Amino acid sequence: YTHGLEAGHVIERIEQLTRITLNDPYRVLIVDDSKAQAYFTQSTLNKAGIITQVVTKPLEVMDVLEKFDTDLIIMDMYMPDCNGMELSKVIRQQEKYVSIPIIYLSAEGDIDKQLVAMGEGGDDFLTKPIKPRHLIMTVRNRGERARTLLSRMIRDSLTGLYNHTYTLQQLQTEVMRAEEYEHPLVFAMIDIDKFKSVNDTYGHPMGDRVIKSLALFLKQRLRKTDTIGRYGGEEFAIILPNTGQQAAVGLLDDIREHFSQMKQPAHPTDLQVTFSCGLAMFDGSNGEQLSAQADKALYAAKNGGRNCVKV
Ligand code: GH3
Ligand code: MG
Ligand code: MG
Ligand code: MG
Repeated sequence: YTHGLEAGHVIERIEQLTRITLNDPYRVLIVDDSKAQAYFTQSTLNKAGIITQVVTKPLEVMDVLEKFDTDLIIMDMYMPDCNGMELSKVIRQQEKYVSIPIIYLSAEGDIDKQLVAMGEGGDDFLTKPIKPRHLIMTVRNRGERARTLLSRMIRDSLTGLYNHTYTLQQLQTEVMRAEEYEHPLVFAMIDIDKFKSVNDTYGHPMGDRVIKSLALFLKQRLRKTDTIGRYGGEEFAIILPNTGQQAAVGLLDDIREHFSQMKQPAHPTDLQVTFSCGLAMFDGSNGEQLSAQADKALYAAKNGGRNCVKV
């Protein structure tokens, strides 16, 4: 059984997978009470391959932000109900939206008013009418920097997986979603077995390579909507939304089995590595209780002889 996971290949693939998110088209939320203005901005950006979502009712922005994965916001200044500055302030109050660039696009030519607007969480002020090239360049520049920074904040540099902090944050989000939509949810923890001896026998760089190869394998086997995090050194956490306990056990046990059979290229002989996994099913508990439960199950898997999945 071969997974095509040669040493260099693993590293290359991880770099590739990390880069894909950086190269995905930018996603821009356009907030403007004037439909004509909004659609003009939209068509300019769409022609440049940028994905857009228009909101003409400012009070709907927070709802749309929840659903539309936004890289950048283009914000009108003057709107009924709620102006651009007030709206920016509200958006910035949410931790998860702190790093989204907000670019004002308005006919307001008074520099004092522009500066006040930027003081309320705006990053830039563009005036209408704007040349399409100028708008596109601004979106690309701001979008790229924001994405790179965000990716460094939430990802683990060795594997490209989400880091501990982000994984826990995502668990809170998924718990809320599961509650709201009454979906099942599973949280799983994985820990490589006897990893110390891998390091001791084959060296630390080989240990790192095993961690990367498991990270890659998990990425290949799980869905895009699942969250995979590097929880600690040789520990991983997985959030499986909309997945029942039986399906999760079946899937994780299959992954465990296949991983345990993979040959990790090493000198003088190839090596085989196993992991243990503990999982917990969401039952109205909070994220902390869920992760404590998964941790307990992992402990049971270790005590039960390792290389197994326990609930
Ligand atoms: P167990 O089956 O009980 O989990 O045994 P173990 O040896 O895996 O247990 P333990 O958690 O005590 O050891 C984990 C080791 O993983 C200790 C540490 O040296 C190593 N380690 C942690 N992070 C890294 C890393 O980033 N790279 C490498 N190569 N090793 C790491
Ligand atoms: Mg307006
Ligand atoms: Mg450990
Ligand atoms: Mg271990």
